[in-house]
Amino acid sequence: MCGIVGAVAQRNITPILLQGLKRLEYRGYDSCGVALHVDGALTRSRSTSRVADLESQVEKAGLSGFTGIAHTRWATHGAPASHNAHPHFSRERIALVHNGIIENHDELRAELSAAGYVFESQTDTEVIAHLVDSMYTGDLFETVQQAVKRLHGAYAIAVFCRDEPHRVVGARQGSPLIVGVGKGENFLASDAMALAGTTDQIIYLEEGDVVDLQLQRYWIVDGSGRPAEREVRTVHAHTGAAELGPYRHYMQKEIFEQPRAIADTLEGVTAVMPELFGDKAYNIFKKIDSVLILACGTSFYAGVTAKYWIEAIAKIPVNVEIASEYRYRESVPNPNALVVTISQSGETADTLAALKHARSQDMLNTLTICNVATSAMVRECKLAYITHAGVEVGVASTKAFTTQLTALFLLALSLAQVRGRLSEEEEAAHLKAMRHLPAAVTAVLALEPQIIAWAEEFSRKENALFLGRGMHYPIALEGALKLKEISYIHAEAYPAGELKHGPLALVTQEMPVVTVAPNDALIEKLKSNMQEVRARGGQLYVFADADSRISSSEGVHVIRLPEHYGMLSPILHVVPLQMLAYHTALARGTDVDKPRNLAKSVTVE
Ligand code: HGA
Repeated sequence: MCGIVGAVAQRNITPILLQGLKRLEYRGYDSCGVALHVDGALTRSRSTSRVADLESQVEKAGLSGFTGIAHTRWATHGAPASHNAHPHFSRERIALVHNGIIENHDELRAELSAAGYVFESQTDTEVIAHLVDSMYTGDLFETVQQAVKRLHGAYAIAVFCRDEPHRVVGARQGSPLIVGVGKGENFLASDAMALAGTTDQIIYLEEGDVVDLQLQRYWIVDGSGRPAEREVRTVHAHTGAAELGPYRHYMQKEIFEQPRAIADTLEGVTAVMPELFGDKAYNIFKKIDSVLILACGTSFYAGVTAKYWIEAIAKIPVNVEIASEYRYRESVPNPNALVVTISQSGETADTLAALKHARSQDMLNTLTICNVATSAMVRECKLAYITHAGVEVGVASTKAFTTQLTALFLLALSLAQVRGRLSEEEEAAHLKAMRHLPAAVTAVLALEPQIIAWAEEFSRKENALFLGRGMHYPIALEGALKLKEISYIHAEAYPAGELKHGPLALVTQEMPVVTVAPNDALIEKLKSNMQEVRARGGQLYVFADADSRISSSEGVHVIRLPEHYGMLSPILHVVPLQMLAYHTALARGTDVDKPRNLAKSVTVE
């Protein structure tokens, strides 16, 4: 989603701003822009195309400057159009970029319009620019501190003023913003990766912070205006995205990186122990009586899979909640629960807010499963397991999901161990199976040619059903989500036993029904559900295990996974579903890595 970069320096910062935006492109955006202080005036360039297009506009116009801000926008208020792209100006004096949503924008807009401000965009962001201008005292830092008090909602902002050429002010509440400390120059950005190669001295601003950046100094105050000391950390942010190599899309590359990503996530794990999750894990795991998992999207499905594992292995009751629902509903808080948040980026706005909501209700035993060690989520939880998926560029999550599952399985084992429910033999067997996962996933990836043949048929459909049972039900959900995200085919997933309670009405010859059919205790039940589909003419596409007795027949297409993998089977079974979605999207010619309307890091509510 939106990305912010800002700089105050004694050299031309245009390349730093544009490079920063390129590094933030992976978050997803629909327009972009840059504003610079040039010869005592504000100058800007905006584009509804890629950052590369903005770059050529900037080059053509010969734009350069020492102070400026830049932005990638994922529209929430107002269409993705040039006049809505940031930076927004007020009276040619204030330039501002924003990530987040201002909830009282209507009220402020009315007030500012009455005061004579003319709005050029439909965004909530322009309201902040005019608000800052209307309150401007001659000191931008002071003004922003006062102005943000009028905002309700979430924001990270970067702002500069025509009349104070060597100053950029930033503020955050509910959206990420970091400071990059340089020598005689200072920076702002949405994450450290945007500044890789420029500075590795990073400050993570806290909620409510306002920061004043000048050439030789920076100064931070907290939400109540008191000077705030914030740690400067050395962050070796990798520039991430890397080369596509032999792959056509990042999603395909990331699917094929899964054996490596899982191996990296397990690196150093020689035994099951709570300390894998942090020093305090043993004491926390010992005292909790339940688990509450909070997540969104694909991470939510990882959480649902974990519920099956934790309840079966550790015998601890687990609730899994969609973060955006949990944060607003009246739930019954349990201070003895372990609150587990799952987020690839660690910046997912809804999940962060759900975590805060849980903490505000005295639920202080917090753990996160996250792919970014420096993220807000990791900083705000007592315990953490960092997955080592590496940077995930494709909007449709793949390797982040399987590495989350890997970490969650370890969590199930660790909880079981602390409660005396894991014998040494069981521990050894599980660890052996986990170590074999990279090889097992590699074998599944070899199924790609067979899946391409199915994808051709799927590409001509507009609907699909996915079925699974038990711990493969969330895998069916994830398979359906992948297909709809990138191929735009309407797909729904059901626990197979639910078919007869409604969705069977949808089944005709036109309906492909993908069935996740591992050789587990539910296989015979699942076969009956498949018969129900066949009896109505539905076409079954079954992912079975090697030793399964399910075989191809009229209307029943079968691809066999190389081996049955017991409790870890969900990690294998999701891989062909990812490939099916990818190749179906490819056949339909969609923008696989940047599907319409979606963004990677969902940093707004
Ligand atoms: N609400 C602003 C910014 C949106 C945003 O943060 N997206 O990630 C807008 O619509 O321009």
